[in-house]
Amino acid sequence: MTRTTRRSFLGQAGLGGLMIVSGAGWGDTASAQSTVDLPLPGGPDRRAMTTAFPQKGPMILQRTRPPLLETPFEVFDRGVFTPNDAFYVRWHWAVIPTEIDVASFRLSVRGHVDKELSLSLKDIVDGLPRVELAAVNQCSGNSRGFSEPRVAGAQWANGAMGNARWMGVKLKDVLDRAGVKPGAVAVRFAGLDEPVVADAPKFMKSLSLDHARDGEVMIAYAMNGEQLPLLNGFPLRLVVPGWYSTYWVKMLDRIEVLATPDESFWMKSAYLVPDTPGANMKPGQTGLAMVPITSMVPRSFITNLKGGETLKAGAKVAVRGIAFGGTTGVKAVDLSTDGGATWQPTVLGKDEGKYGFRQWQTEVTPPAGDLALMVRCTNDDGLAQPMTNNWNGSAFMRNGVETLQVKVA
Ligand SMILES: Nc1nc2c(c(=O)[nH]1)N[C@H]1C(S)=C(S)[C@@H](COP(=O)(O)O)O[C@H]1N2
Ligand SMILES: [Mo]
Repeated sequence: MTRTTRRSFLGQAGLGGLMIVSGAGWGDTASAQSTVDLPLPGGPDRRAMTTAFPQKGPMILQRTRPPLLETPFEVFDRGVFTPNDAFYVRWHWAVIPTEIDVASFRLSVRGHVDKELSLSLKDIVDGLPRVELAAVNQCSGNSRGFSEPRVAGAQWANGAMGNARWMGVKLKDVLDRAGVKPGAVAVRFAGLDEPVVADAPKFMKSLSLDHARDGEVMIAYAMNGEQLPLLNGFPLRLVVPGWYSTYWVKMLDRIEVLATPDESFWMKSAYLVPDTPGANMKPGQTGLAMVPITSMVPRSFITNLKGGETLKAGAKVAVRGIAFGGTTGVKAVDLSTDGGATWQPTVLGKDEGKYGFRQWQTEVTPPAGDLALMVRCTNDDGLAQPMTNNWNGSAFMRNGVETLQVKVA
């Protein structure tokens, strides 16, 4: 059961009240739900659907504790923004507060600063200029379940991503208020979640000082015009436009300015990729330099057709979907029906900002037979999705051209 109480906190911002969610025991009834087809090369072919998590509608259950919930793919066909109640969820550690007291919550700013800060939500919402930005939040391991050979980690299909309009304040404004001392090099972020065992490394991520002060990195208190769902980081989360979501620290309550590079576990030993184009390597290849994962690469998906479905021969059929450019906007989305020999341009939907999803659509009139539809995004930097999928030991940054197989009869 979910108990909610409201306090008018963001009232002034026209956002309604901040909520305290009691999610104690969430997910406990997860096994009693329906299932969804989600065939992955190494199995399984089906997954449980769950409605047992607070502020979430039907989600694909990848794991209960800590919660890993995947967005059902058809959600991406409904609009360019991913609804909060369908937005995917990923946590590393299972000790996650189920209640946040909005009155006593504080965000601390410490370390290599002139003045330490302890900011209330009111200080942040009412005291600093508000900014808004559409951006894709994508897990580094989105689509890992399609990796061949298979690698360890959450076996996501393509639903560990979402696009939202984020609202909050600039991280730069908060850092300026504290006054960064000369000699600072990085800024580290952590939230209210804790490891289950005491000596496990608390989840923390950092950005270079220049990145942290670029004026785009945001401390968000709302997504899609509502407060953040608890599981997506209520009451505050970092938004790092164009970068993988591992940096988008949720339930953010501490910021630490560092005078030396961050050598803690989650920067030094986790979320590393081979330092090669597209983070691509051969299975078993050794001797590659490993570097922290950073920015996203372009991707595109067909959202209105399902693999294996049958289309009518000789009839016009609409094909549409979503794309994103990574660190820059979508220049073009092209479709191929001949294995990539030729490409037809598609029509792009409204530009909601370079970091967000962009809808695209076109039509095909296929002859009878088997049809492979391939879709390829090229971003504003001219970077296109590769024809074959990149591979690495964590299946991070997968972004090859997607192929959807359908029948035409
Ligand atoms: N505090 C905290 N923030 C976190 C994480 C976490 O475990 N703890 N996981 C990160 C990772 S790896 C991902 S993919 C995103 C998921 O964001 P979402 O649950 O809002 O979709 O949160 C990021 N922020
Ligand atoms: Mo992630």
